[in-house]
Amino acid sequence: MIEGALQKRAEVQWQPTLIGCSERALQKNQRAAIVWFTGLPAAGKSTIANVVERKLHASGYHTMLLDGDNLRHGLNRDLGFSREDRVENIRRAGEIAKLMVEAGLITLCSFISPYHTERESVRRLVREGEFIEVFVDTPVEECVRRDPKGLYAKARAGLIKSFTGLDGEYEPPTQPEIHLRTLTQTPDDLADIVMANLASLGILR
Ligand code: ADX
Repeated sequence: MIEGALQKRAEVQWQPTLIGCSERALQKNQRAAIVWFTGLPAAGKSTIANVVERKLHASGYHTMLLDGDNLRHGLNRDLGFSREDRVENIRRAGEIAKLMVEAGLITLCSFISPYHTERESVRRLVREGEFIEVFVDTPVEECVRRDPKGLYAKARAGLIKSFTGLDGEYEPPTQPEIHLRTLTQTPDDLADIVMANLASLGILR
């Protein structure tokens, strides 16, 4: 961080707000949380997150969905796929997710988020029990077979460097709150597993 920014941070004090996260969530008759989907490209993160959001929405919950691909069109358009840029990508996504939680929303996040340390940093941004890590566990061979955007093929042809799952690393979660194995179940069934887990974790009514 540049010196000027450090200096400014010392001069900026936290401004308390009269209404907090729990009041905002209470008005919506729900508990706010970050539901963080991590996994390889084409593992099914965004597909499952979308089905979960539709189910939550249909049950009257107030939600938001943050997707890595979409954030990279706007807020994160200046970032690439080096380690440094992926760390910054997740830092910004985590801060946005935290703001969404403060707004009282159940916030679904779909990011490869390949590094354990960065995922744990997001966990620490919110209160105990408010970060639910969902490991979308799909073997790389299956992701290569699915390849809906043709990116594994491009990466194999040498057109994309540091592609997660091939020449880019991915650190699987060691103790995810929810572990989804996608080979044998449909996205709808997997979304139901997420819903059931969110209920037993006390997020859902
Ligand atoms: S992360 O690694 O920084 O968490 P993020 O989830 O935001 O990644 O974005 C991943 C998306 O970027 C993929 O779905 C894919 O469409 C695209 N992408 C482009 N280049 C790469 C790459 N080298 N590795 C992984 N994904 C890539």
